[in-house]
Amino acid sequence: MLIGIFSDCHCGYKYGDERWKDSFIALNEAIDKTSDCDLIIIPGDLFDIRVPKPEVFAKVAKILSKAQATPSRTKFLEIINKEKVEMSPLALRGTPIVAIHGTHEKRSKQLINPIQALEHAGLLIHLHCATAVFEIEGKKVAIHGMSGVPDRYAKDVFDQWNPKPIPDALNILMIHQSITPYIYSPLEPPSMKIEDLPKDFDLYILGHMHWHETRMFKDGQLLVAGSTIPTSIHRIESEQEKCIHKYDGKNIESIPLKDQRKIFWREFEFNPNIKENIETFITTISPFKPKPIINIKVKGLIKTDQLAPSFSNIEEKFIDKAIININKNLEVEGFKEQIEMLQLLKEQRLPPEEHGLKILQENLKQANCGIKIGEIFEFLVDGDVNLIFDVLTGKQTTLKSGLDKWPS
Ligand SMILES: [Mn+2]
Repeated sequence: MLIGIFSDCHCGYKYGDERWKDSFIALNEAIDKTSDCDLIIIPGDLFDIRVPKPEVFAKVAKILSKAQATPSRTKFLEIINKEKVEMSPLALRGTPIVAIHGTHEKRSKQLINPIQALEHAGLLIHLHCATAVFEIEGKKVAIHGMSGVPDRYAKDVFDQWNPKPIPDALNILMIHQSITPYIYSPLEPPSMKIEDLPKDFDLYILGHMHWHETRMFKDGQLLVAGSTIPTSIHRIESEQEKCIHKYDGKNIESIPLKDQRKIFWREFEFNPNIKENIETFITTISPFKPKPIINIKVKGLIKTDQLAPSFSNIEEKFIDKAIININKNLEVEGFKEQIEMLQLLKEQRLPPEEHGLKILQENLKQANCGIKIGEIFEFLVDGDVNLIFDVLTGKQTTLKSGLDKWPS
């Protein structure tokens, strides 16, 4: 038997940008590379946002439907802890896909998230604290999945679910959380620890982290599945090839995706010749097709009376050669933390509910803007992170809405 696993495809990432096709190219390659598998598992963040555009949804649906055209010998046996009527029998055509939703797809309980929408369309089986059992070559295979929940509740939700391996089956457990020591973002202190996971599962799969890793764990194996496209400027994204994984019930084989952009990463200390240094570095990189991504981090301290340098002309100058991201990690006394926090919020577009009032409170304390936290919270819940970001960074001085009192 062969089980295909890939995660964090973030379909729709950078939609409208030069890189808009990358997420779909990667998903398409992942589906093609798993066409010899009996079952496909997706541990979360198939989409980049909770409410993807119909254009994005349609592309994903079309690519996933290829798995249904692939003949398979997999038999569906039962679903545990989920009403069978919630499942579409259409999802059992061809190679079944079993998925959980991730942090980027989470919506409140009464709303349908995009993974559930795909389930309604008969394209996959969605799990949340539930188990789908199949038979492949006469062997039972049980997939136990818990979808992404706010990290502070993860342990309670998991403990309440209390998944148990099914006797005589190959048992696979998947979650999409930060779980110590696997922490994706400092914004999400985990409530779960890896050693708290119950024993006697054959394979433990973690979605959410964008790097990949395989190791022995509790008499079974642990797979940190990693993403299929790079979404951050962190160094780790340039050091590993993006992969899909195949599990034969004993071993995991990680297979690199070939249609991906090359990534380069370099850190510079801020200095008077910083622009020349960066340009020289970019010049040493030979041309690639498709255009590579060059991520540059500039570190250092800027005094309050100094002007922060602008690197936009470098990005412009090499526009035919590469997609250049320059991250100015420059400290301008006292202003750094709240910007970083908002930058993270902005980049990740996580549901703001998850970060909650506590983080807001901290941000607003540092920004010293005096506005009521509840008001800011409402804007963030509406998804208007950009507006709040602009206001707190001084780009915009008033809130567009009816809030008339804004401290200058
Ligand atoms: Mn992700």
